[in-house]
Amino acid sequence: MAFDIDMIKKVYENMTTRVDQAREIVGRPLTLTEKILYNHLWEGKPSQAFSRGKDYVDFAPDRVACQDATAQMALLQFMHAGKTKVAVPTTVHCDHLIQAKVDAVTDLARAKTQSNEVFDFLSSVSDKYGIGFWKPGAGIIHQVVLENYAFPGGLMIGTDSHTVNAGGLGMIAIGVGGADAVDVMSGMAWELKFPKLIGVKLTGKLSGWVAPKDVILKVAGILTVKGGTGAIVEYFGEGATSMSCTGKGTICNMGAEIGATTSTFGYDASMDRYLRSTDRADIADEANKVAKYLTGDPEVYANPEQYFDEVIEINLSEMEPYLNGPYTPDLATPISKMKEEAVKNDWPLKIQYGLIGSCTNSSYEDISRAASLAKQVVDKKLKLNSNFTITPGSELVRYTIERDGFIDTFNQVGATVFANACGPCIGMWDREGAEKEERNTIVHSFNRNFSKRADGNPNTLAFVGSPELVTALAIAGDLSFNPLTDTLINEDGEEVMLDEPTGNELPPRGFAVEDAGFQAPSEDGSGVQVVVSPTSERLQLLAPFSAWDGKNIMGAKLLIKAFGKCTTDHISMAGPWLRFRGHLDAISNNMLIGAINAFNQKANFVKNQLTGVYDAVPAVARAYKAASIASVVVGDHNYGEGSSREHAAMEPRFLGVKAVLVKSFARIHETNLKKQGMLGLTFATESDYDKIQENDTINFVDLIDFEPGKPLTLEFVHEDGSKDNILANHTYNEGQIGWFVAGSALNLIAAGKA
Ligand code: MIC
Ligand code: SF4
Repeated sequence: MAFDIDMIKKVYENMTTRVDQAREIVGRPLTLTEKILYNHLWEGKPSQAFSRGKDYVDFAPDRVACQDATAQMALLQFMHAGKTKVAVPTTVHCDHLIQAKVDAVTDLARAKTQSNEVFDFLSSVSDKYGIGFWKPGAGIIHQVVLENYAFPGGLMIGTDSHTVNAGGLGMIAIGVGGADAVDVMSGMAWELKFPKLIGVKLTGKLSGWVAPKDVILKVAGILTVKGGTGAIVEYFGEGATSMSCTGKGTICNMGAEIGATTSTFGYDASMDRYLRSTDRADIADEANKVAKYLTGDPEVYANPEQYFDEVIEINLSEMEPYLNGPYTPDLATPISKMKEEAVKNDWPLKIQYGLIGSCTNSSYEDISRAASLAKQVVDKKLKLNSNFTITPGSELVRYTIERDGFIDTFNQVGATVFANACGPCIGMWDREGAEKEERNTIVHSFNRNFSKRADGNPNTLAFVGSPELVTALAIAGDLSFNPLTDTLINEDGEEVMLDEPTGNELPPRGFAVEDAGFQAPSEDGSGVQVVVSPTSERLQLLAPFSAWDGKNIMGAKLLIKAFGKCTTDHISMAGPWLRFRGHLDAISNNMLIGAINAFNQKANFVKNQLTGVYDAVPAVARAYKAASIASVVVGDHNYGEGSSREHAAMEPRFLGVKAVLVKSFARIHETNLKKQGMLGLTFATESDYDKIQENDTINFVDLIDFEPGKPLTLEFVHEDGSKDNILANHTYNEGQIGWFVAGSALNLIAAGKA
């Protein structure tokens, strides 16, 4: 039986009339994305057609999910909102704070001791405010959501960029910063610019070595890390319906890596099967009644060019496996070309680690297919030539794969099974020897491969592939190995080939679990005490940011001109810093320490203009703050790519940065900046980036006239006294300017004015 089935029934009840109405208003057949969005308007019934990529629209999401690393800040903010209960079903998942080192049992026990203060805090806040709590060990947020909460046609938001994973079950699921989640949890509307639509038509059928992961790796190669910005990607066609529901989840998951707002698939038999096997036949029955509303209109899929802003067609039958990387998830190389590319680029061929699992790829299908390869190691007298690890996505999957013998198979070949948690995917991997910073290669089935992401070593080259390919490569231990064509030498000196992977979409004997790790909240949480110790190193109650003084900002200093890729991992690193996610002052000491200073190509080494001395970015920011001088950050394209972590916006806000001026932003980060009362601006003329000098002082000469649609003028005064007036665009609407004026969006909620 599903959670919140009444809410789901309500969504379907409204859907038929609202979608019919929307079709009439828009005046043409609708995509699935439009159906879901028009059925979730804050105003209820649709009354106008929205312009894609232009109109800001208020939506009413059905649910919210938060993970431990972002939930701390989200809930600390929610506690200021003055509510007694969350307004929509909400869950918290403990997954990011569990470090992978030894094995599941040891690591989980250690995490519970190390982070008990945070887990207790999250558990008690959840209990108090009516939030479902998934304990450490229960699994990774997106896998748990897919198994329990996602439903076709729903709209949800989550404080994690890979919330989009739920698109695999036909949802519109969107990653947001904590402040957005607080709006919805407080019963307010959630605002999003009506997205553009990218249609991906999948023809043919997957077979052999090719997996759903390869589809998104290929799409990432086509669209690049910013190609999906502002757009929702809708997949359709025979290739889509012939794929498993969890495979669709993988594709949607990595939609975050192309910057897409989210991705989704129309309801089909694979989703019906998945719902039933995860004990939600009630949802499947309801969904089947409104099935045609849960997918795009037939006219749309017959002539996609007329309905989508961009259409990509991929024939699955002609695909080959991909490996993407290093350092960026869009550097896509088909496996047949890997050898050539690796040699050309001098990538170390020896693979040190193969890591499978994570929120992206730990379905029963993934694990069973990977296990079919591991089994061949024994059967064909081979051995693993790399270290090999598995991080299951949930206790449901872990328990089931253990029952079905796969964990034994992995153990037999010497693999390590880590806890059901993020672990190595987010730098929570205590990898032996990483501190030596040796240049080395790893392959994994996760989604991101930015510098330092897995093990903190900037010289680890990480390549992303399907679990099947990662397993084959771990067996070979060689990046240039192509399992489709190459042989391996076994113990008897014979040449053998790996057979194609095989597996089951769903467990033939059904899923099973003893304790899934869920804790329901109290009916009446008013008596629950939430305690935050004033001396805590991990948690700190928030003080409101101060309101704008109504004056032009004058005499601000350039803090850093960041060069090249500047992801949220560069702005607010995860790994060892995850422990400070609930303590704004402490975590601010990681602000921009990974960003490369354009003037000296070094990380965390910027000039303090007051002393002329070079120092760490947070130290220089604190020096300006102490002298009551505002500061400005300048950046390149797709600034803030990656995570939803609002720390990347709150830290600069806390340390006195007033504006971030870049060539372009990643969507979630831009919103996070706005929510925290910062100025997120883009160069009207990109090449003006080159005019910015190390000793610049910045005057915002027309900030007092800040209004929607009107660029701001920033006067950059150089050291020699010369000046450049730089025009900065912005996307603030009236309400968002209100957040800037109030000091943050939360200040408005707290004042009851939102
Ligand atoms: C990630 O994959 O980068 C994370 C860690 O899950 C983040 C969330 C976070 O930083 O806490 C995300 O994707 O939003
Ligand atoms: Fe966790 Fe990695 Fe998934 Fe982010 S991408 S939720 S860190 S497993």
